[in-house]
Amino acid sequence: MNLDPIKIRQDFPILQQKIYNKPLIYFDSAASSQRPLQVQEKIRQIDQEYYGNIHRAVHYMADKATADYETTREKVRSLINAGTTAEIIFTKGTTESVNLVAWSFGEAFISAGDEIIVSEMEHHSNIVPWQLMAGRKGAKIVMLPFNNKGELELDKLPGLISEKTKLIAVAHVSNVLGTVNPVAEIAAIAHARGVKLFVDGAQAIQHLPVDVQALGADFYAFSAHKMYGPNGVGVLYGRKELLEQMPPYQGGGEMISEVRFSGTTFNELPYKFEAGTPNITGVIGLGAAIDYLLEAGIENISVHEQALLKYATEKLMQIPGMKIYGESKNKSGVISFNVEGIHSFDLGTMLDKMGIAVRTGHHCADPVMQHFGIPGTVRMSFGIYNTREEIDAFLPALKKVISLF
Ligand code: 7TS
Repeated sequence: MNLDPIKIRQDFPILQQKIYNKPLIYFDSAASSQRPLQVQEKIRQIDQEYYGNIHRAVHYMADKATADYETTREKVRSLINAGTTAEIIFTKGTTESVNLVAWSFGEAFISAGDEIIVSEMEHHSNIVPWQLMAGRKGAKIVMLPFNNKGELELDKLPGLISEKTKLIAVAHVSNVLGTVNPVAEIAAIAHARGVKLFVDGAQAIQHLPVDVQALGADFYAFSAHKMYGPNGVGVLYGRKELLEQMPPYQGGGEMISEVRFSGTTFNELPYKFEAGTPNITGVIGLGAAIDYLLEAGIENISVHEQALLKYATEKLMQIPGMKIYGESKNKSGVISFNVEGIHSFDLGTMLDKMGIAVRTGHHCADPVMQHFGIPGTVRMSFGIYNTREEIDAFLPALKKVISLF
């Protein structure tokens, strides 16, 4: 079954508007995707029919909210093929998931002199929390580089691992280069040396099938707002055996078993890591977003976006002065580029005036910019609702902007 973008687009009224009197072309789903009516309807239902706090009340609405919240945990488990719902922790998003692991794994397993390997293509969210932890613990960050095509230099990885290495942190898909990293291969190298693997799946979960067990990820993180769900909610998957050994990240309600002034015992997984009232509406909205993804079919989404990527790349390469960053064979629907002599910000600003939403700048991945010696790029990123016709409209707009400089 093929994806029908015409039908899909009916679920996204926000895309049917004009911006500056031009039909909106939304090529910024890597920053945040739009939400379909089905997700909006679920949130409306909660707000109008059964909002209540979860896990604590005896009344109907709170019970129903609790059931939906926990059903979503099962939906996430099934989506990523985790072994048990005890391994699914709801967070604010990818960034909080990384911070949780960096802090708590750090407390449990990192001593002075230990090393963490972080790839050169990471989003700041998968660099800075490790640096903070390393600073606290007296550990060291070691960089795994990528080549000029935007592929990790995996042949260098075994040499970077020492007896002090405790963890490797890597993106499943790069938000700038689009590279789909060979996570299973990295996991095999890591595990053969007793090293754990943290995978940032923020740019993967909405584009390709993810099986955390097949990938060999010890931890896997993603955000709902990049997968057609609400903002302010995300997921951390962690292997139970590791999570059990890690201390709670925050203290408060729901994460305790018993509290005495002489000492507190903690709740079982996953509640040990969910202190306080969580984003109830957001989590249930994420459940609706997962239903939406599964209904469309993740394989179908992948095929659709790959076709857009190929088509747009071929057309862009015909433009004089065009430089595309990220030429991996295995790439997701993200194209970062610059046009010779024009600043990315100027290009983005002019495109906006033509109704086209792209992102410009360093994309919170400064080391990638430093690798290429550039201040930024223009990035177009595709989602389930983008079409070949939008690319056909984008190209003359881009050419027009270029001609103005
Ligand atoms: N990791 C990757 C690979 C990302 O692309 C992003 C956000 C994050 C982590 C952080 O996610 P958050 O939901 O916690 O904010 N990336 C982008 C982007 O590319 N443009 O805007 C945000």
